[in-house]
Amino acid sequence: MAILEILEFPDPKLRTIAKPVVQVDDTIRAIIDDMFETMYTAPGIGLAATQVDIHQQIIVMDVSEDNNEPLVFINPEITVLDGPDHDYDEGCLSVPGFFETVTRPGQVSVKALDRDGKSFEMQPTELLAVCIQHEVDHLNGKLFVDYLSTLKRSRIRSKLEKLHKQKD
Ligand code: QAP
Ligand code: CO
Repeated sequence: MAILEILEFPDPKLRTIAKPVVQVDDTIRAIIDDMFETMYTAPGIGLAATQVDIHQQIIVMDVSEDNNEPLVFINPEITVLDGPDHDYDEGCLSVPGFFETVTRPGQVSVKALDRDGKSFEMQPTELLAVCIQHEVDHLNGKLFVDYLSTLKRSRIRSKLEKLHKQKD
C-alpha cells in the first residue's frame, strides 16, 4: 500500500474528466487500497481518484465516527430525488483549510459497482448524500469552490497559490 499525493486547487489536473472503469480487477483494487490509506491518513471522509491524479471513476468514502465503514463507488450514477435544498459546510482535501456552505439536493439515489465489481444501489441521506455528490463532482472535474461566488473562489485560489509558492 502507498500514500498518494493529493492534487490541490487550482491544479488544472483536477479538471480532468474521469473515464469509467472497464473491469474491476486487482489493479483497480490496489488503487482503492492506496486511496483508503491516503484518505484515512489525511484524514478525510471522502476521496475521488481524480484527486490523486488517477482519471478513472473510483471513489472511496467513510463518514462513520470510528472510521470503520469503508465504502467504494465505481462508475457511480446519481439520480437527484429532490432539491437542491440542503446546506452543508463543505471542505475538500484538495482545498485544504477552507470550508464553505454549499446547497445541494438532500436526497439522491446512487447506483455503482463495489470492489468486487458487483452492482448496488442506495439512497443516502445527510452527510453521506452530501459526500457522494461532492466526490462524483470530482470525477466530472468539478470542485465545491465552483459553487461559490467568483470573489470567494479567487480569494481561496490566491491564498493556496501563495502557500504552494512557499513550498517550492
Ligand atoms: C468531502 O472532504 C466532503 O480543509 C470530503 O484542512 C467534505 O474529507 C463532503 C479535510 C465535507 C461533505 C462534507 C479538509 C481535511 C477533509 C480540509 C474531506 C482540511 C483537512 C476533507
Ligand atoms: Co473534495
